[in-house]
Amino acid sequence: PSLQFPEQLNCATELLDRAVQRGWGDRACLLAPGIRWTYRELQERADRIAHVLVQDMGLVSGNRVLLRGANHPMLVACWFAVIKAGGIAVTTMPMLRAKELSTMIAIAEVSHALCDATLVEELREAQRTAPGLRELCCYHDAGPGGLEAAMARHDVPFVNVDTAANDTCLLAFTSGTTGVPKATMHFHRDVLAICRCWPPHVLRATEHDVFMGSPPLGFTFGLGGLVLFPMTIGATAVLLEKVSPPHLLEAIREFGATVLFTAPTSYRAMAQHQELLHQTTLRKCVSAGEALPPATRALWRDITGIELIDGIGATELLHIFISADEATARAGATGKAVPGYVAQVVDDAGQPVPVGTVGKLRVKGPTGCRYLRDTRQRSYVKDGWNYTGDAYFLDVDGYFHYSARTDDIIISSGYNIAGPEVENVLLLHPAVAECGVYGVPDAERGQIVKAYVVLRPGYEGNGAMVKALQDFVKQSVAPYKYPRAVAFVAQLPRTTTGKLQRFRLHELESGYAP
Ligand code: 3UK
Repeated sequence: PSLQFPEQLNCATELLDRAVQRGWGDRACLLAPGIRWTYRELQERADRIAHVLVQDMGLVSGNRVLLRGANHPMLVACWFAVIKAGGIAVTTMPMLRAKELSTMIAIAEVSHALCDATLVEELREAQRTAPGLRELCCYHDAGPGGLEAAMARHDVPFVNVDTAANDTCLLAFTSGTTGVPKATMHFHRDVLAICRCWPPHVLRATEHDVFMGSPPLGFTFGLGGLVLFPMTIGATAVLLEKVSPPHLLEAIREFGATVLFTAPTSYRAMAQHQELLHQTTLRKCVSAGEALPPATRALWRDITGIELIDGIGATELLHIFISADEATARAGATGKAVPGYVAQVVDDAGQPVPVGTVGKLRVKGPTGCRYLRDTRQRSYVKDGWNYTGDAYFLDVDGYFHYSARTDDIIISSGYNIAGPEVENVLLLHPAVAECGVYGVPDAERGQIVKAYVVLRPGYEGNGAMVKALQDFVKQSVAPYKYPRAVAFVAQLPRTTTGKLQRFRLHELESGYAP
């Protein structure tokens, strides 16, 4: 891909204004229940909001603007407005509470915020302990102080700030499991670079496609898949506030979605509704956020005839850097480095390991990790390589196979065991709907493998089931990997981005409130 960019560059100009200039103005850009905005309508709204930011809220370039709301066309208009005005968009997840928001406001030095009125309570509370946030305006607010009223007073086009390609335009927080959240900085050119790597080489969608999915726009998986990538090609995206599997399925049919972005757990849940799935117009389905078990790939293929496009991405790298399209997909493998990126599996000394040996994944490409004032930068980036924290191995054909998060490798009686490998086996058992495998402390073995299992309806979690699952694992992989402990649970702790929170699995039975 061509990854050369001029020195001066504003990604909002390239993605939004350029789309209208190219003659896509009247095409459907963003849909939502009851809403249909063309590219021109999105541009007009973004321009009005940019005027509000600059003229009414005193924004100057470099100011950080927190964006808070469920996926909705207005949130996208706000995102573009901030970037047009030379500001830095600080995207957040809607479910965050005041305490988390105030930490983020402090870390990112947020001065302005645009917020969905229905979610403003927590932000106002955060503001009390984070006074750096001076200017707050709400959309979906019919009152005189709301964003809509302010927008109505500005009706001339906005002249975008002439930013440098290497100016930061986005601060995205990692979905950090523990500890202080990390903000990752991304430049205007990074936003355009990801649009030139994975989408044209792996996804290969067309202007006729209708994109849809569950990831929030505060998660870069969602920002790319539901906004940046469809807009690069003049396609349409549907933004949904409710994205639980039944809602998603319903919306896929209602809007005629053709390209879907969601996590493995959501594919498994949707697969329980075979009849509904048979009536969809889906043609491309992307899985990311956590490893795709071979059982899930097969299940989805059997029901829909569609081979899932798996891809590993990271907030630090902005989007997907290892993936495989439908034709080259291989069960159990994530794929190969996306054009533009280089990936390796190395040992602790940074030497590539032999085929089949598990090592650390490291990646290089047009995007990369820049933590905002955080000492953890040193451990993520070394010698220009990004160490994602994932353990991988390569097969003879150069495919990358996910093993586990490096921190999550279970060490039991001296054996290294990757929890996801055991999960992959358990998911092949007809009784298992969801499962998480984790190492729990054990006096004799150091750690033992423990499986937390959600059973499908009609199965009972008793001693016989424990034995059956243990035998099932022993038959498929080296017996030392079998779960010595099995707990049956109603559901697993997951982030709203679909990631299993392994560190919280043990809380399920220690009596902690989940
Ligand atoms: C894990 C995967 C195996 C992996 C993301 C697509 O997930 C995204 O970003 P996060 O910062 O997490 C990054 C970590 O998640 N992971 C993600 N996808 C896969 N593991 N197979 C996969 N397909 O541990 C990685 O280091 O939340 C995903 C696009 C943008 C993203 N930000």
